[in-house]
Amino acid sequence: MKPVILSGIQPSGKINIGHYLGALKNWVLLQEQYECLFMVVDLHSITVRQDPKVLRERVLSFVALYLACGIDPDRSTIFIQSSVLEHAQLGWILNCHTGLGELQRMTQFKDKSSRQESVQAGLLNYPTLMAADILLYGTALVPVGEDQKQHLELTRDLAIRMNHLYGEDLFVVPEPFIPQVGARIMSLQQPERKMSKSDPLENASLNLLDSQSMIEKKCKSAVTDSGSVIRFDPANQPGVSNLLTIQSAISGVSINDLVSNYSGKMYGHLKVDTARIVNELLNPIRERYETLRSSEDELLELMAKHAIRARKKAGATLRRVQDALGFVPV
Ligand code: AQP
Repeated sequence: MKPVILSGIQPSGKINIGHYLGALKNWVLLQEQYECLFMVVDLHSITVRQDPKVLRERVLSFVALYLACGIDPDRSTIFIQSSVLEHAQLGWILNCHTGLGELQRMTQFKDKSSRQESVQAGLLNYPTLMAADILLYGTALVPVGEDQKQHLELTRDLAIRMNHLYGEDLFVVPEPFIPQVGARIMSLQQPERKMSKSDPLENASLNLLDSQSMIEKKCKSAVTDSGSVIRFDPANQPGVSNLLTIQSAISGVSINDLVSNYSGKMYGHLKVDTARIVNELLNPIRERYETLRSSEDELLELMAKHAIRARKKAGATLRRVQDALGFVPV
């Protein structure tokens, strides 16, 4: 049996090149060695108010994009989080085993809640739902970025706590998984911040479904600096360094080689080349996406099939937990 890996992206905005290079590209490779489950985490996305029509469209578009990027439905399970009710049920049980202080200490909660006028309880409880996502599938490995490390630590604490209380083999205690290849892509407009779905600045993100001309326009308007030498120096030249990172992550050419090739060239060259390389990557993805997204019935049928597959596993775990807690099975 292959170890289980689980990951997901929140449909809280458009998927950008950062999500591709930091997550999706790795997911495609992981399918070779692991049993993979990839979710569209819609329950998590509603910790911030979402427009229902936009959310529905986004969820379907995410599924089509996962497939277009190379997630293979014959090898991996792709599902919409809300279609597997066990997530919310186990989330509740875990909430009842988590201290308020543990949740209030989470850096992401402190950070996000400090920026909102009214804070929903869901934002506080986000990490217990994430723990349920992971623990339902006997997940051994979770690909995590820096910002999710603390949440995974809480998941591990909860698994150990529950095993101690209710039986040692109740949950697999998951480990963090640091992908071999990975790149943190920064905003094109504020290159000291990461490229983010929820960034309101229009030209900040290169989205996977942007047209060729939009990619060109956004790269052209990328913030650089007043210098003229192309070198990799994220602290002092974050904009230029980000464009080099994007190119290197896509082409596989090392940053050092890129910098040598740009010797004597201007920032304009770097921007034009970056747009071309991004478009070469995105053209076939966009084409596959259009085909997949145009047959919604087939997409929904696939999602229903995969939800059944996920529910089978999740249901068995939840039943074990319910039995351990003394819930009466009827
Ligand atoms: N800029 C990025 N560079 C590299 N990797 C990135 N990821 C996100 N942004 C970048 C990786 O994508 C996966 C899914 O992310 P998520 O949906 O859980 O949310 P996030 O990390 O909070 O992404 P956003 O875009 O910043 O969302 P919002 O704006 O809604 O908060 C993760 O593996 C993440 O590391």
